[in-house]
Amino acid sequence: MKKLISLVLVVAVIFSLAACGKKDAATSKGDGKVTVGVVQTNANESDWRTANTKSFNEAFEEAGFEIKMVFGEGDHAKQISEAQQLIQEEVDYLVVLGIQAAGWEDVAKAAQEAGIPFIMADRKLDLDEKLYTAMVCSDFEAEGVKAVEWLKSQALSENKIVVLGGETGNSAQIGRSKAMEDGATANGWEIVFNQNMKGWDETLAKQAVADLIAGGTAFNVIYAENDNMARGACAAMDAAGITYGKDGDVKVIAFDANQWALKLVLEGKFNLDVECNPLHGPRIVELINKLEAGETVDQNAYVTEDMFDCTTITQEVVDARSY
Ligand code: GYE
Repeated sequence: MKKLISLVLVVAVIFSLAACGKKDAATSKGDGKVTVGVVQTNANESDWRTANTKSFNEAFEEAGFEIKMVFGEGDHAKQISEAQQLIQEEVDYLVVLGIQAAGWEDVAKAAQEAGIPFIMADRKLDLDEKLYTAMVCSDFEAEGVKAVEWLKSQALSENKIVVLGGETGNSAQIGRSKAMEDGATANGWEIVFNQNMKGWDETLAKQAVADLIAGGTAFNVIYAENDNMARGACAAMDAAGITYGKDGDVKVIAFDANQWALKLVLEGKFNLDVECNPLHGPRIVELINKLEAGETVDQNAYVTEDMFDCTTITQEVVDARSY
């Protein structure tokens, strides 16, 4: 009888260790589902953001992850408090897309102390490499440099540039603005307007360009830090009878390369659209699956991105776009 009891005990210990091992490997809660906290910027920020949020939701559902997505809605402090709340809820992974690049150290340290891998997506944050597990972001300054090199290749007789910056203080706005500011200095170009819009939408951009036109500011280049703002600028130029695009007086440069924007490139309304790919969902799923399997991952991964010129784009390229 004693032998039977000890055998049962041994078997019980083996199963509990196995379960513990599975639980440790899969999730801290042992429900078998990986739970991912996603600290998103703003729900209705831009078409890019809509595609980005959709990508997370679809990819996580397909992967069987539970997603807990929160939105900062333009408020950095709100993002911070929501991130801290997700840590309290003991998510298995924390994915952050910062409205601001700075100010994330305390959250990253809290996640580290809680044993929760901190992952940056979309926008790199100002964090020491010791404070985050991985980053899947775009190199926004490199995107801007592509646009600057393209503009240089146009060899215009003059370059009077309107810079429509995105929401202030995130790596997307900082990188793209820096590229143009440095490019203008290096090439002797004149930036006649350089303001960050309060968001990334076309209404503010349209108003800013309309005000410039009404005030008599001469310009021949629009450098809009996303597609929506570029479309807003075009609406203002339409209203004033100013020609733009392939055969117009004003060159239009945009970022993101949403499919609707690439249709405008094909129509010759946007001269250039620099891709910024929002489909981070599958990339983060792949990263988390590797971490779950105990594999090593690249700490800093930049998304490979293209750019589209109205003189070379084709209908096939536009049709093939997935966002
Ligand atoms: O360019 C803009 C979005 O962070 C790269 O945010 C992203 C930017 C993108 O709202 O459309």
